[in-house]
Amino acid sequence: MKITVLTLFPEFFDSFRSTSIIARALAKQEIEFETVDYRLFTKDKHNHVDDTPCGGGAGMVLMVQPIADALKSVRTENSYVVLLTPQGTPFKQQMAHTYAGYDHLILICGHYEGFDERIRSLVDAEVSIGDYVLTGGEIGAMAISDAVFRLCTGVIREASHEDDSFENGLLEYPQYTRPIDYEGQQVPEVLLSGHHANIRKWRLKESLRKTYLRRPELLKDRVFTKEEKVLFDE
Ligand code: 6GU
Repeated sequence: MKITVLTLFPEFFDSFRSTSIIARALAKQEIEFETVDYRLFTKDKHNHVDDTPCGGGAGMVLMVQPIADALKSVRTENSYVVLLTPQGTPFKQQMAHTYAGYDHLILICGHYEGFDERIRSLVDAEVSIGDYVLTGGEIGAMAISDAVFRLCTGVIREASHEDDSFENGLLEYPQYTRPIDYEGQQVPEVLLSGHHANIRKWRLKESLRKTYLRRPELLKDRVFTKEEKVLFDE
């Protein structure tokens, strides 16, 4: 799985590619990550990527040509092209799974006040990472790359995914490690019991409780199993 990010700020991604789990997976060649600076594709001598809006008004607008040419230089028939914008479809865990199945994902980061509308006709999808406005798409591209890469084989242990928040439509259950008593706060006894069935039940119940308290909208359309219904009603 390869991700290419088109950006005016490739250095934004330096710590992403050189740190922790992503750095290790890149070194093992489990995944590939590249950035392409679309300023290198400008045709005017001052390397401008933006211009004043047609019809007037404040701010600058990203030009279509540098992005179109940068895209042409990296796109293949196996590429899926996503434009990062606050107007896009909200990014969800299910989309991370879909993207992790692709050979090549291209993420285009906008910047400045906006971009030429014709850029939209070059892409397969527009995606947002939440209802707030960022100065550019870079943080979104990094968030999506991280969420997608961690689902790729060999990046993290397979079983680590299954209990993730959102994977089963619920928030993750509480986790503990030593010490058993930290300044009077105890690890729940069931987790020390070695009784696997009871531990599984406790975790499911705590997941349901946490989801109900913090994100009740996630439960709105949920089809509860019999066991979940019993635990939820308790
Ligand atoms: Cl992907 N880009 C920008 N500029 N702002 C955002 C966003 C993306 N997602 C939420 N806000």
